[in-house]
Amino acid sequence: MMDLQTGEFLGKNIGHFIISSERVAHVQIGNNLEHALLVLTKTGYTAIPVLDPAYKFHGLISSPLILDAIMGLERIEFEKLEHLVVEDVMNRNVPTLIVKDPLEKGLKLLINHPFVCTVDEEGYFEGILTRRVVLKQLNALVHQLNVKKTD
Ligand code: 2BA
Repeated sequence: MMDLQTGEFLGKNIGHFIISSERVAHVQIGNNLEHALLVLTKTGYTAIPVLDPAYKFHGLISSPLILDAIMGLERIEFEKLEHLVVEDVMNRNVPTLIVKDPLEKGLKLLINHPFVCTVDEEGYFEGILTRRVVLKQLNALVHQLNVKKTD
């Protein structure tokens, strides 16, 4: 059984907890905003990773960023969706993790980010660490602690 106090849980590699790349919805830097909005809407996610054709990680695209990019002074300029590409509006300023990082580092980042992308040493996308997965594991640990206390 893992222990919170010994640091066994927080010291575990991020790699144990990530959702692997093949199960993560993403768009490519050259896709137009219409395609990105379609993927975001169909998957139901607010934000997803942006990759290049070689699977290198470049940033995140989200519905608010897309809406902001097509917001005109008097109306929403939907025709821009077809002409602007993801690369023009994505957020490049996001933290990343590598699979060997300890969970403790991921936990700190998840305070301000709903998920964090994981890359290898060369920047190739490996997967994502989400709040849901980490909270689920923490919840199981807290439950075990409570059971031990009442034994
Ligand atoms: P959001 O899309 O804002 O989703 C917030 C939370 O809502 C998710 O938390 C999850 O609990 C739930 N949720 C939203 N859409 C869902 C769906 N289609 N199926 C199941 N649950 C859904 P987390 O699971 O902790 O995810 C945090 C963020 O990570 C998500 O924020 C999303 O931006 C991203 N994400 C999670 N899984 C992803 C995946 N497979 N592909 C791409 N992005 C993913």
